[in-house]
Amino acid sequence: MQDGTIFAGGAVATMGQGSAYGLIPDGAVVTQHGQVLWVGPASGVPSDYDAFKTVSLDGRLMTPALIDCHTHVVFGGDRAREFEMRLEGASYEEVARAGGGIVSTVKATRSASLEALVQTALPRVDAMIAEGVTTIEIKSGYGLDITTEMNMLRAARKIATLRPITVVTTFLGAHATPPEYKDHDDAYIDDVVIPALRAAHAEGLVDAVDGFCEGIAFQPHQIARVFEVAKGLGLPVKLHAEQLSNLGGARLAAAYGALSADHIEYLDEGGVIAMANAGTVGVILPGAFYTLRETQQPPIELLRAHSVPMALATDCNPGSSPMTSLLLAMNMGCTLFRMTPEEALAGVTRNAALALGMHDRGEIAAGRRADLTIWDVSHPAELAYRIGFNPLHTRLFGDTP
Ligand code: DI6
Ligand code: FE
Repeated sequence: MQDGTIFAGGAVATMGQGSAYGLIPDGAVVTQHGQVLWVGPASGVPSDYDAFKTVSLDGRLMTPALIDCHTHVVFGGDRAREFEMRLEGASYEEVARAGGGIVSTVKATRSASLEALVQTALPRVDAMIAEGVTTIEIKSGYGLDITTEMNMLRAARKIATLRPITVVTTFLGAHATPPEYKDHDDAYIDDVVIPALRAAHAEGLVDAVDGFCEGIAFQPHQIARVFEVAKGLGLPVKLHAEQLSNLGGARLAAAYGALSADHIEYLDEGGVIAMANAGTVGVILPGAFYTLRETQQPPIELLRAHSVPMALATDCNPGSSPMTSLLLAMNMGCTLFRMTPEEALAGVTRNAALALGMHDRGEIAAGRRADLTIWDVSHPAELAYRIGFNPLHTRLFGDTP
């Protein structure tokens, strides 16, 4: 019983429900063997833990560590030249014809080795770690052939062995139709998406299945075919839905009991209600909204009114959200969409865990993982308030620094 730790001497935002931030002004958190044993007011620490060492928070704030529940951090190349072209006035089509757009990332990803995919993703992952992130989701979707989709997922798994972080993988074969299947979306799904999903699942590479349901990507009936295979394999689903238009993607996702529907700028109340009934989390991605200069805002008030849990994520990808800062995503969620700072913090902790189907993290509570962050702030609203400032003091991954 000697090797446990008592953190005390500051505020603890447990993110448990019931009070704002689950805040305990003078709190204590007891951890041992990577787990939280006890949390409560410092005055009430049970005497069972008298032999544990005490670490002072020195007036700092402890929160659950952050979770980025929607990323595409594994990819080849970059799209900085495309950024220049778009600022010079080029349209998305002109960029695509000049060899840019998603196809250029697919080309660069296909030509990268597994090792190169890992090495180029690591600096992005390290930027997330530097802001207190201990769990990230990583999607495939830039290979669009069986070999490369699997390589992307292998790279994601490899990252978890190289850094103190939990990686959750998502198969996103239905992200776009590759050039060799242009105008043959259904054949692409039959020849590539479904066989790649089965092969990746057989290799233990898939934790969940995603798709892009959009006019420029796949129709609901095509996504449904992929979801049927996921269901047969016992894999949870999620969906890029209602990002640029409303095709009823969120409703489709909810019908499959989806973990989350993501983007959802064009989501209507019927879709919100379907999500509420299915327990589907709404993942808000302000980085893509900002980068694409979108003007349609996600229906935050409807999500709130129907008690749909809201998560926030970076959507880190080379095209529509070249962003690695989850703290910035929190700020954008507040300033662009009027989420509250408490909703923003819940969105990268408790509700991000829900969006990944994880119940062992996201809140500071007895029995949960000791994935914890200590911040040089005095009030939790400061985390969403600042822009481009990282107040992280300590990050604990299963209670190891
Ligand atoms: N939605 C997006 O915004 C990105 N993917 C998606 O499903 C765009 C991906 C890219 O342009 O590389
Ligand atoms: Fe995305």
